[in-house]
Amino acid sequence: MTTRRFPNDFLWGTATASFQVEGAADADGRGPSIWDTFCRKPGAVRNADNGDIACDHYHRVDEDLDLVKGLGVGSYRFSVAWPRIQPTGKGPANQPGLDFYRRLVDGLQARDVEATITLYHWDLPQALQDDGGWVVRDTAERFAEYADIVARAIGDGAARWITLNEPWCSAWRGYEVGDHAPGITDVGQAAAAHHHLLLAHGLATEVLRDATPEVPVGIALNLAALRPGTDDPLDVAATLRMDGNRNRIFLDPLFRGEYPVDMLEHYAGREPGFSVVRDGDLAIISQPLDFLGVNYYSPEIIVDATRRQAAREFGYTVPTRPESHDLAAVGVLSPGAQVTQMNWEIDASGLRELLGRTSREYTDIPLYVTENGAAYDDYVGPTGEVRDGNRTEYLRAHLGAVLDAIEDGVNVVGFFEWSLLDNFEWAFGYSRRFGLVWVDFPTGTRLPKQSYDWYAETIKANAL
Ligand code: IFM
Repeated sequence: MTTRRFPNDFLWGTATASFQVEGAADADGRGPSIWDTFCRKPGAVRNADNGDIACDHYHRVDEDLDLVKGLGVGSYRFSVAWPRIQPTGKGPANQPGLDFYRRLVDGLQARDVEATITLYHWDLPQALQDDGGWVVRDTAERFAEYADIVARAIGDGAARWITLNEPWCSAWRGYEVGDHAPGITDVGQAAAAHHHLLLAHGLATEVLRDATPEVPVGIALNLAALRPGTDDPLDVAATLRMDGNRNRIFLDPLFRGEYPVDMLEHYAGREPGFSVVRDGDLAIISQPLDFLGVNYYSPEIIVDATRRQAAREFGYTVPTRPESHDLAAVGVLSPGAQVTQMNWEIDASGLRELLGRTSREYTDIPLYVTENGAAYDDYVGPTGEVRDGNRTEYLRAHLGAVLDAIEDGVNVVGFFEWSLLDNFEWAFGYSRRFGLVWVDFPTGTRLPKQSYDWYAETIKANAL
């Protein structure tokens, strides 16, 4: 096999998010977040799991930073928990919360690892949700204040800022599908939340540039590599609707300063919906970014909702997972698809496709793969090891797709593996393991899996 090298300055990383790993839910003045509330809603999260302890990263941060260092990555991507900084989402900073992140960025600096800091990875302070959450404009303005506090407190330790992680999940899963916090099922609210999240991104970008002018700013989107299940016009049209909601409804405002007309038409009359857009908002949202983060796990194969049976006849598996009913589009699995523990189809070509399309149609700014990885049903074997060759193969294929994209001329400059640790996988609780490091949840003990060693060797070689 020939060796394929990455560019010399390619940035290697690994990632986590506050609610998924920190635990210490009541420590040092942290306020409740919408996910603390959602976890307590009967039936919302598998096994009624919650984030009270999670990986106890809050208390084990030095041990975890040693694991980061052991990988040889250039950067660690983590998120700041807004409710640790402002327990009710507004007002003065909670100093012990800032102290934790100071310790984190100093710990990274001491280990010569850059901090890639996400400001929002879904843990909205519950008090802001009580006032309307992302459906109201005020939340976007509060977010800018919070960004300013964080930037002034730890900005000297930041190598890059990511304003929001996967705002699609916050808006559409949180307010339309309802399988994520705050668990609302209302399309009009989802559309308004969508706009206010993008506005929050824009307002925070201004604030971050002012507080830390030298630190690059970007956003991480879970764009979708979509394919129609068949060439039936209904499936093609359903895929176009999904493309509107998953891709163009973000990329058009961010890079062209406008919402796609088909999506504005689709959501017209859903209140409050896009009627919340005010003059000047799109200029704030579309100010130039320094980089774009793309999170990718799986391609999505789409059929029209009326064609479930037809899809079965074509050999597709039609999962029974929550869908956007409003778009009348259903994600299916290809005949014989290989899947991860999430039941997500494995096909790395979607990553190459997505990076290529983003760069061809929207922007030539640097792209980072800000998340990619796989959940598998790992276990500690009789030799005391976690042999996760499936994860290694998944990563190898997707890193190959990154190299393909680079060879295609796409400006991909880094890759953050998701995730450093097994952690709280949202509505799946602790039942899905994405980590390079096994976490024994009852004791908190960490055990690097074989994929950890493989990733470290790949980084060291800077090659596949
Ligand atoms: O664990 C999540 C992460 O929080 C956001 N992106 C997808 C991951 C896997 O589902």
